[in-house]
Amino acid sequence: MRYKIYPLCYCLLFVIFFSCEQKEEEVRRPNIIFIMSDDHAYQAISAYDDRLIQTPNIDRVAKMGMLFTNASVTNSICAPSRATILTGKHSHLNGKTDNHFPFDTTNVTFPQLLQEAGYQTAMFGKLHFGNNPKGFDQFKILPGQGAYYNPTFITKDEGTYDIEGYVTDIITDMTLEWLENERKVEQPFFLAYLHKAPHREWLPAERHIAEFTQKQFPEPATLFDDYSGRGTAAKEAEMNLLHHMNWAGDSKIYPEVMDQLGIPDASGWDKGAFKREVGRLNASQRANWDAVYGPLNKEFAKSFPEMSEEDKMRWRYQRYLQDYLGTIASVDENVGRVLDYLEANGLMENTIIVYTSDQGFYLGEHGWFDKRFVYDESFKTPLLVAWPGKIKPGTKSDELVQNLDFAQTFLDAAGIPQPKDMQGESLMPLLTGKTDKWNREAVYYHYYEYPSIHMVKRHYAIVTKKYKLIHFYYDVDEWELYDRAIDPHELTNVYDDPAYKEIREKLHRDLDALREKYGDSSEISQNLLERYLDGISKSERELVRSVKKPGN
Ligand code: SGN
Ligand code: CA
Repeated sequence: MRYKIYPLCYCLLFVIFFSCEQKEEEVRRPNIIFIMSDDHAYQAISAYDDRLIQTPNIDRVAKMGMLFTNASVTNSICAPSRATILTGKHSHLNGKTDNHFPFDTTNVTFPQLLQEAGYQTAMFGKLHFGNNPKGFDQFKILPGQGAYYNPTFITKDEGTYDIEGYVTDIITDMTLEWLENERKVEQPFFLAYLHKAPHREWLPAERHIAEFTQKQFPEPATLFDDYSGRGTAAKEAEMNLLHHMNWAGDSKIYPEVMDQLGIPDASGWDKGAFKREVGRLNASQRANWDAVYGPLNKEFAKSFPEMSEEDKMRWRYQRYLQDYLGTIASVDENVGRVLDYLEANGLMENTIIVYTSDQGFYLGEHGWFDKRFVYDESFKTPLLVAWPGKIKPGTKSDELVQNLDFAQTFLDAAGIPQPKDMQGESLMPLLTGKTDKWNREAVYYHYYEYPSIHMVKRHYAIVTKKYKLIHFYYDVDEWELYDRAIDPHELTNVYDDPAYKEIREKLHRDLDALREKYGDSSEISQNLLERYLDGISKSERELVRSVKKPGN
């Protein structure tokens, strides 16, 4: 009898030991806070560049951890970037090539895998998918682009409702409320904290408008770019501050002041955009708004008749940055609230904190606003990652990392197997100083949304630390090559320069290999194009008809 008990005891001991091991594992799995804003240019984060604005709270993430100076996106536009982040796949495979069609929810996303593996998951803020997120225990999201003032939220359990206040503050209140009241201490968590700001039409919070409308900002070297030295894509894009920005919707000139000055509603939706956004303010918000923008409009009306085209460009640049950066002031304050909460509640030690944007943005470089191009300001995106105890504080990496890598990074950090069909790479070696395990030399880019708003032509590209080779297609067939080291503003296309013959040929071979590696091809592009043309709205189809393809 004594002998028979022994095996049972061993078994029990083994079970106890094993479950302790599991508990230990459970304790060690990190929490993940993924902070992403919408259209936040790295030029507007002081950890990258302090000429435009101070962002002391966002900078705290870099101080605690790592600043990536060469982080980029695979497709510089909102919903496609988010789809790439969640699926770890390029647009042509996850199907979300542009902002038009809802995200295909049959895709497997990393939050689903985290949830299945025992993570508690929550999302607050802007998703922009046309459907609700899968794999989240809790969510409160903005419909579509969402609104700055008194926004509507779609919630998991409480239906859809409006909340009075400023969007950046509200998204943060929801996030903090969840951390305080819904977070389960026994589970690790994944929290997506997603700002609408600083997306167009750039409405700052009441507390920031007076301060920011007084500021003047340094102009970028290429504000008056004439687009010579490049192909037709840069010339034909409709993102110029002087020619394509809305006067009312963007520059906050009252529609009646436009009428008084004889400024036409050139886009056809300029005044409508103002009414849609500023029209949401309640009486007291509107009074505070008018107290600042009223005098600004009066002053503008007085000086407008005397202004040259150059004066107008300069004025529009300042007006643009005042509002754009004003919205970032609230993002920074609110990121500070979340970091303070983590500190005060002992959550810093075992939490990965990421700050990023869905892409970069033009702040007057090349005379532009918006994004979409593979040129640096929209291709690159801010990326700051903290993980106290794991990432050495105050470090920098200039490796070519992409939004494609987040899914595998988080799964890796959580000890969950990475699905074979994900196309990124875990950033863990870079974060933990094992840089010899990282050997990526080039990244792939593909933009699709054309013909459409801003008229940036379809293009794909290979980018290395030194060069960028781009192919624009659909209604053109043009190649561009930039030498990033000697031409950081990307003003001179050296594709036909004989001095670059060998480099060009090598880049062509590498681009073909990358397209093969990621499973992209002209045939896939053609199928995606047909789907796009089938699915777009009537007005967009008119736009498509007006774009002449070669031979048409
Ligand atoms: C809106 C904006 C555009 C912007 C797209 C896509 N116009 O249409 O300027 O490029 O969204 O932005 S707006 O005046 O209506 O805001 S994205 O971030 O969603 O991709
Ligand atoms: Ca965006």
